[in-house]
Amino acid sequence: MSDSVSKQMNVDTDIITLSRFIIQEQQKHQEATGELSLLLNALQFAFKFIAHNIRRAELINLIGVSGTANSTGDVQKKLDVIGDEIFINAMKSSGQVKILVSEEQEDLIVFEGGGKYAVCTDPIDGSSNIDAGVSVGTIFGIYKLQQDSNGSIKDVLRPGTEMIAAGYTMYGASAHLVLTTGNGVDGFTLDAQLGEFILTQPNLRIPEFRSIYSMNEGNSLYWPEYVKDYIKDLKELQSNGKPYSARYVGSMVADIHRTLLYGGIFAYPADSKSKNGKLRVLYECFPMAMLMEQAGGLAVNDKGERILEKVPKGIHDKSGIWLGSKGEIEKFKSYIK
Ligand code: P6P
Repeated sequence: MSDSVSKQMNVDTDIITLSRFIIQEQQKHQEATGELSLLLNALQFAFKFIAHNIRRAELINLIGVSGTANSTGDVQKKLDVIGDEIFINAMKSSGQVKILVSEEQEDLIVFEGGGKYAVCTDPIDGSSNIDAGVSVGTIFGIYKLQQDSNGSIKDVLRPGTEMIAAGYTMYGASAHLVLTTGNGVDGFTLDAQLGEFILTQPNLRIPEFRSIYSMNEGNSLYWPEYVKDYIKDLKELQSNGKPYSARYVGSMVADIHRTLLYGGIFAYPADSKSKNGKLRVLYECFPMAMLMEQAGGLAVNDKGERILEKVPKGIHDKSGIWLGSKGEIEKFKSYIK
């Protein structure tokens, strides 16, 4: 199609699909075997299938409780169960995954075969909001098995700095995939008719400052004093003559997506009620921390330590977490005694 005709018809005849992006990324690495590309494409299918089921949820009455409870005792929603099964089957059939850690599975799953990767996931994060139509999402982080490993829990009880890829897919009006393989962050939007994720937000960078804070203030009774002091000060008039804005969805993927695009700070601190916090290290904190750092932001624990350098002791370990704009995290750290 000649340039002028395609321009007249406003048709982009050279769109970059996720599949094409994955191949292009692979070609940047001479030593690449294509195994990670196969894994990323299996992930892509899982996101498309989960998105399809969420879109149909209201129609075929998947909304509501499945009647079973997951390993950590949460009452499972029907979509939780389906999302977990879709994810397990996609990883197993890819032939590239040896170890799978899922929020919905008490123990890690070891697949038969010679897969070289360990995947950590929350298949449907934020599912308590599903009935209200609030965006939920799949969060994932990927480790390459350690040298000479045949696949064990030791391949995932590692610092987040050893993750080689991470991201999330947020299921809203359309599905948005945000991905890093260690060379920056890129955003893709699912064109459901085409059945392809399209590169729509290349090289995402988080603004260095933004007067938005995102945390559940219903827990403020339990917060340590320095956290209360920090939030109190955000509510005072700042140098721009305005206090900070509060934005909180209660679905991590939605809150992180906004923070990544607009800037600000998201936090779920450990407190006297939750002790170690609520969010899980391997499949919530680490993947979102990797994305934030790759986009120019920061991610720390309640002591202000870089959270990716921590090593979980168990696959469902939790941690307090603060992440977002570099300037906002540095400001928070100045309140830590
Ligand atoms: P709270 C959802 O249940 C979740 O795991 C995250 O997606 C979200 O950030 C957090 O918990 C919300 O927790 O206590 O504010 O409802």
